[in-house]
Amino acid sequence: MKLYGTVRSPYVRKAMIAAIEAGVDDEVEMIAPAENVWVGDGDAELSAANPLGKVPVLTTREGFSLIDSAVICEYLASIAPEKFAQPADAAERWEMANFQSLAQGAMDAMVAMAAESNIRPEGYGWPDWAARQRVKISRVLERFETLFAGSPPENLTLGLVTLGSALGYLEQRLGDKTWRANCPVLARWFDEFQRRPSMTSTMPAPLPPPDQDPRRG
Ligand SMILES: N[C@@H](CCC(=O)N[C@@H](CS)C(=O)NCC(=O)O)C(=O)O
Repeated sequence: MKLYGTVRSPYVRKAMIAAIEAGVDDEVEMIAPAENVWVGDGDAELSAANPLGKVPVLTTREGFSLIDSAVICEYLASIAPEKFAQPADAAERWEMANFQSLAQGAMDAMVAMAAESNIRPEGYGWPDWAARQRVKISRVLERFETLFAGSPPENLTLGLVTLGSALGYLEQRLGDKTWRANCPVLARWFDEFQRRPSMTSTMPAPLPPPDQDPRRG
């Protein structure tokens, strides 16, 4: 299988974490885009595989291409369903799906914040927009704090994989650990989750200085 992107993207990292948790990472070759992924059409191979020009893209075992990290994770989990919680109850399954959407939405807001400070040309930034994204992130994390208050879920789900990758991006890429003060239960869960080999082995390298870094994102 081929996975386009690098673990600097929280979406790609999430897909790679899912591959490791599914036990199929040795089948996955990561392919870094040749150009700046924020201008996705700069990479011909990537834009042929995904007209949206976004990573991740997965070429599956069967040889077809999948786009969007949620779909890619579903595919990877379908190879090893026993590794991920599958509630029999329909209501619980929808709750689980909603959990994943919330974590993914927080990730989207984080990437939008990073774009504000790193992608937009000088003078084109909109600090209020970034602040609005930060409010969304806080609200989602507080929702998870409430959901975890009894006890964090014990069994692995794609929602937790998404949340782990999102929190990693918030702390490493945006350098923001302030959320921990309001969300101590979530912070403890994350500290524990970060110790999983799927997290330690996908930790992105520290960012190079901005002037030496064509691939912000
Ligand atoms: N919903 C997509 C989002 C993927 C995404 O936005 N990836 C970013 C990298 S962090 C990207 O490739 N951006 C390039 C662009 O928007 O042109 C997913 O979950 O995979």
